[in-house]
Amino acid sequence: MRRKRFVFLLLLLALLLTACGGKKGGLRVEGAWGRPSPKMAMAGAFYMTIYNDGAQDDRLISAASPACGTVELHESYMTPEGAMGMRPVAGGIPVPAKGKAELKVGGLHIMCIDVKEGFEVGKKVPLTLHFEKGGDLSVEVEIRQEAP
Ligand SMILES: [Cu+2]
Repeated sequence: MRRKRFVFLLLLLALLLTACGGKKGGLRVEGAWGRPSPKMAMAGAFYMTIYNDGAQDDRLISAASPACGTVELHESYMTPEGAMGMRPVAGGIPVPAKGKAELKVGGLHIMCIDVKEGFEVGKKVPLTLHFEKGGDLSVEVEIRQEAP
């Protein structure tokens, strides 16, 4: 009787773990990278492609990293004077079902403000992405000279 209950609990635990994995399994990140920046730099940008293999639309609403004082979601735009500027994205970055969001140079990016330590080539910066429905997803941002 005792043994049966133990086996039942194990099965229940396995089922719960599978359920959690499935929920977050719809979201994945590829090619997360950022350019090197010296210790004195105030900010650095992170780029990546976020895939949503799930059946429901999701949205990247914020992100956090122990390497950054503040993390913001940004978009690049052309100022009326013809210069490149950037600004926070209102309402987050949509990641459509069975689709993707591309964060790349000159477009959407994740801004690491108040860099805590220098980003030299080869460094892996931990970053946690917060999604509206999918919850948290932890990734490593590789510091490199060129896009992967
Ligand atoms: Cu920016």
